[in-house]
Amino acid sequence: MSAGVTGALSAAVGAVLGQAVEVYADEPATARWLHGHLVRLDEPLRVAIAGKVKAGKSTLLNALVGEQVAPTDAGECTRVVTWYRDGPHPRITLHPRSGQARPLPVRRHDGALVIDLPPGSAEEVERLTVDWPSQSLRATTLIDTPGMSSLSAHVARRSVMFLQPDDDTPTEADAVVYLMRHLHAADAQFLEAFRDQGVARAASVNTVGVISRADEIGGGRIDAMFSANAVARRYRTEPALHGLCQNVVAVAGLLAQTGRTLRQAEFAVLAELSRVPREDLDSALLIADRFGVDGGALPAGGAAVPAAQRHELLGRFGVFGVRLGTALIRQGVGTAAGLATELVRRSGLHELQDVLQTQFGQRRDVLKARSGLLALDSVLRADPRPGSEWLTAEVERILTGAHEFVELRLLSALRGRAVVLPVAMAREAERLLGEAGAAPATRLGLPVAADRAEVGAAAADALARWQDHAENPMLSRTATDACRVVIRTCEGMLDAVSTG
Ligand SMILES: Nc1nc2c(ncn2[C@@H]2O[C@H](COP(=O)(O)OP(=O)(O)OP(=O)(O)O)[C@@H](O)[C@H]2O)c(=O)[nH]1
Ligand SMILES: [Mg+2]
Repeated sequence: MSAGVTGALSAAVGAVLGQAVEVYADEPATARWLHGHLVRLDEPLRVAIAGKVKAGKSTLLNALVGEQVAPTDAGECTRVVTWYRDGPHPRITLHPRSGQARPLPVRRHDGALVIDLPPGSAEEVERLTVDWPSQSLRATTLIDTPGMSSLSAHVARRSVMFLQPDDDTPTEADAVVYLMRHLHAADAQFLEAFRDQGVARAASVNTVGVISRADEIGGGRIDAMFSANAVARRYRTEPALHGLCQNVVAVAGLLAQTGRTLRQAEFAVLAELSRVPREDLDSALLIADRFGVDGGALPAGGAAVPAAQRHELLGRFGVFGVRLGTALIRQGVGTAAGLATELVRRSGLHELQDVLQTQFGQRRDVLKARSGLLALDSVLRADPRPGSEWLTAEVERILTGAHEFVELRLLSALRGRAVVLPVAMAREAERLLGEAGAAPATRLGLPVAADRAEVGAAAADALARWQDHAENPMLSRTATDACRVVIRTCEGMLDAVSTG
């Protein structure tokens, strides 16, 4: 919706939170917590990166930041929830479960930030915050989470009834990127795993799914990303996933991370390796463990690259990355910068960034307002008191009345098929409700550059069409209600064009 309407939502949520701080003033801990949520409305969006152990979460976070700030490792690595936010100087702060927060030393090794967690302290640490000067973190704070260790196969399916108070608990994150590897798992298992509830409980509207370590699909063959994208496309149209996440993209996080942090020396080593006959290099890489050892399966020509360097290279690029990198150099990519661009382009990172921008960035205020209301709602339920009833009523009024929430709920219900419309109508409704982006032109299926007159004309057309649908006696009551929501959306766009 227009900035004005969304601004009004933020203001309403800010006002009710502010009043709540006063109502709970005699309970300092609760008042502080609520005040924290009030302040949070103006802070960057918090996006958690969640998924099973070793799904590639920290690597993907580094790729998004463009620097190696999150430690990654083949063994279980991220032990505590770690926040990465933009700040003037690098700074690491440990927040214990009880007691004072304290700074940790900022140390770098080989280009990567090292976080020295005191031995044995993981249990006592509530979280770490890493302040890091970074353009990529300016609008979004990224939260790295420890891997969820096991799949709970019998977790009940999440209801699509977005924002039903019984169904949502407040989380620290406003939105979630959920990583899943797609190895030999049957599709059914993959879907089941997506329903898993973990650190950041998923609700379709604030969740984006990532098929991670996409380069490993098909054993790291050179067409791996092609296969991975096909898998992602299949899941995008999978009705069972619609109620669980907004979109699914395939990303080779390692390739993206290395592309964004590529060093000249690495380019030189790859260039050296690209002189090894392709079949020889390929067969050497087939046994990745031997590629990096002395006397390993690398024939003459690659001998100029010592085993230790080959080993390091494999850690930075993976089998697929070494194959792709050398192939690109053979095809004429002649500089480190050129190679870096090409690796990132092929990693799927840009597609993920686009999806994060449309699904989260453009909905920032609505997602923030949602987090604030969920938090307040949990306090009002746990600790009702004289004077809090009207706060409850106000929360209810905003949740049910604000058109942004009505839209998101309907979008969620359409995607989860809790509300069913004829296929073509459902598709248009989802688009108009902002599925592919909240900008009016996007909602109306126009080019982004469409001018005001075009937007106005298309909105008027859509309005007339949906008014007709709403009169259609063949539609069920729920379908007619859905039409009314879409009508309101079209009216909002028309208003914005005439007043904005
Ligand atoms: N081939 C390949 N390897 C990857 C990719 N992403 C991560 N890895 C490797 O997988 C291992 C785990 O990566 P992390 O980023 O530490 O995974 P994580 O999910 O943060 O792991 P935990 O924090 O321990 O749960 C490391 O050895 C990475 O190099 C990828 O896209 N492709
Ligand atoms: Mg990790």
